[in-house]
Amino acid sequence: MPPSRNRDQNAPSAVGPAGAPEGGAGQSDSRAQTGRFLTTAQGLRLPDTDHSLKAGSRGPTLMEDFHLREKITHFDHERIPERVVHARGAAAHGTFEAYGNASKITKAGFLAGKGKQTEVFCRFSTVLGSRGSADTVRDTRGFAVKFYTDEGNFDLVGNNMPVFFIQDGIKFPDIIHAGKPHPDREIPQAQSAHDTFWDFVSLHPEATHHVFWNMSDRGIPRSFRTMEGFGVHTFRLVNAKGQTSLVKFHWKPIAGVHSLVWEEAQITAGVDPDFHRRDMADGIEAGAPLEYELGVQVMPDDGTETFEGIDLLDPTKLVPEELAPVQLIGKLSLDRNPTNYFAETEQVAFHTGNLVPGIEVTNDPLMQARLFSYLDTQLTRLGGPNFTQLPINRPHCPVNDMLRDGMHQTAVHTGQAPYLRNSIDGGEPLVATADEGGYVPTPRPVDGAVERAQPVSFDDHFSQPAMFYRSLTKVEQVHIIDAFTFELGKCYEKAIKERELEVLANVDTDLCRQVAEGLGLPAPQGNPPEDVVTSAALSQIVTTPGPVAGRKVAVIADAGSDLASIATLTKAMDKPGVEVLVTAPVGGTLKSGRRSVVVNRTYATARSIEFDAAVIAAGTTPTADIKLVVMLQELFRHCKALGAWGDGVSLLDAAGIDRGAPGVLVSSDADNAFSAELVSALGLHRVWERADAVMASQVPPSKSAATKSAPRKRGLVKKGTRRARSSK
Ligand code: HDE
Repeated sequence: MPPSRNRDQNAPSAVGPAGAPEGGAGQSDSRAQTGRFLTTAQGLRLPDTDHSLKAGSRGPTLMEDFHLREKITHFDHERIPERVVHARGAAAHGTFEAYGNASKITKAGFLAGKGKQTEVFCRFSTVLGSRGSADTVRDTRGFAVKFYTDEGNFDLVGNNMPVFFIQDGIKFPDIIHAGKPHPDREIPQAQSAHDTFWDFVSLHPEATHHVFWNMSDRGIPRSFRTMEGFGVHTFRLVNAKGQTSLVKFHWKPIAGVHSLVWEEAQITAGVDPDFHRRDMADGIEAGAPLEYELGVQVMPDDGTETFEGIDLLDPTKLVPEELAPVQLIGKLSLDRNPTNYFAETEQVAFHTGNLVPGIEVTNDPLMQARLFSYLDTQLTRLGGPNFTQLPINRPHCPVNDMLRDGMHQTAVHTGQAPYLRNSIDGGEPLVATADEGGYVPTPRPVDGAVERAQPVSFDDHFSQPAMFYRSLTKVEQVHIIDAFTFELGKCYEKAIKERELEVLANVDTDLCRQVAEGLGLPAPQGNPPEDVVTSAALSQIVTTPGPVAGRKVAVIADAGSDLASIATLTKAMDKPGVEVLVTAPVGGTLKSGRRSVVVNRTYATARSIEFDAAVIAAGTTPTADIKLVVMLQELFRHCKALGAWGDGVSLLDAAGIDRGAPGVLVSSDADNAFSAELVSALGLHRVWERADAVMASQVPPSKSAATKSAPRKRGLVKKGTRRARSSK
């Protein structure tokens, strides 16, 4: 116990920031505002907040108006510096439950105890954009989890990609300066498709692997709930016996890994820049938590810090799951939205140095630089050294830290002797041995000349991008080629494009040729790796339907539609958790006899990007309303399922959608078979069989184009059958 106060001492009364007694009866949260009347920050009730105090109604404002001055002054200081990277983010509270099997490799209580539950706060982010930028830009996503464990906070500050652009943290300011908008005009916002980014990465071949992930579908995730997460670096885990192993952390989404298509991502950035955060908040509110399993790849700590020829200290390399399978050790469920964006999501402070006994760092030079950066950045961002006292950052275990004073100190420390060793405060606080829960790092021998150098094992920059590229399905490969062609096509400097083509030539000749063709430049000769072993786990396309909870289907209807069938379909969709959104020419309620259906969206308010599929109800009046036509054509082009029952098919015809194309479900009734087919199509995420046809120049593709190049079949993916993840 910390020393009690001397008898002559009295601390301020224990009240929250809004005057409520801490822990007072009937007070749900002493941090919330209290009382029903508007007050000043001092608690003075105010009679008027619309008129400043003036000398006469037409006269000048008086200095003595303390309310005006307090209100404006506080407003002037409402903003804090946004994060220098990962400024745009959204977060949720949740719980992590350990399976208990990790006790073999770590003594960390929150991982080792079977069924042990730990509160968490998880913030997702983009890297490059400012706080107000769009969610669906092509970028890496942050996946940062703060575990409030009994042994102190542990932060797993990861990304949705397993590798990073650079091998040494000293280059981080360079890659970020190159990716951020150009310093003269401050454009483009939240994008990598510009000269400085490609200038940097083409001059740093080590960036190639991460660039491939960014250009792949992983760069434009469908939602936070369909992203994988990675700790990126190798960690050293220690069990209760003191045995160590080298580990890479993975988050596996229960909902499967899915992405947007590029045109959809671009439209979404304009139509709904808040797409991802809205999806997460709405889902949680609707009772559909975001769920992930935590997994570890475990490699022996045999002194080499390498595994199967892969340098585990090199953050541009991943360990294929086929070589070290991901063992699942717990489940994360994000099920509570923050109450206040600023207090929680903006003020949360992650730090890679927030570790607990059983989890240690390694010599990865990227990780080492991060260990400095995160604490440092909070001093500017959160205005001083006491940010750990902010409600969202407070540990959920006893803290007796001896860190005194400083800006915004809200604790009232007791005792006379803020130093150790002391004899005045009874020698407390005590330091803890390892047995008492003290963080005692495993001794690591260090031996080497002081030099600015890196090991030669960091030099192979092309084998793994080649492995990644060749492990993907044709559809995914085409997306990468398109992304390179788009991004480099946006560069002005020919020399930069040519230099990046030289990099690509060292990864894959065919890819390089196709990108060069798109840029109208000659394809250089390279030396791509041969005999690359592929890893099926790197592809995200599934061939058997996965979970569909949280998916959205538009039902196109109007006053004349078959309302009974809409009700039946809605019920059938509700079971697997699919939301039906009735979309009609105007808002209100559709009525027929005693039946009525509420309209959720209108042709004017809906846009295709919100829906995973659309079906047209029988009886709906055929229309060539351009808004509906555009919506149906976009859904078709983005390879989403479309359908109609009864004479609803005539609206498909009106939009030029080929009834016989893959993923166009046509039925006489909205019966069980129809809804089952729809659920199955949603579970496959996209109708990739349509991909070739919709990339053709005719939009929408003619019947012959769509059916000829894309026969109606499932099982597009040849390299091993992959099943979408399903709930435990
Ligand atoms: Fe970060 N990074 N980073 N980073 N990072 C920050 O910390 C930094 C790196 C990541 O939701 C900053 O509080 C350096 C890798 C996430 O609040 C800053 C280096 C990975 C977030 C910082 C890296 C990440 C950050 C900015 C190279 C994936 C958002 C504000 C040595 C494994 C956390 C802040 C949130 C945020 C520095 C590299 C992930 C400046 C110097 C690799 C998810 O401290």
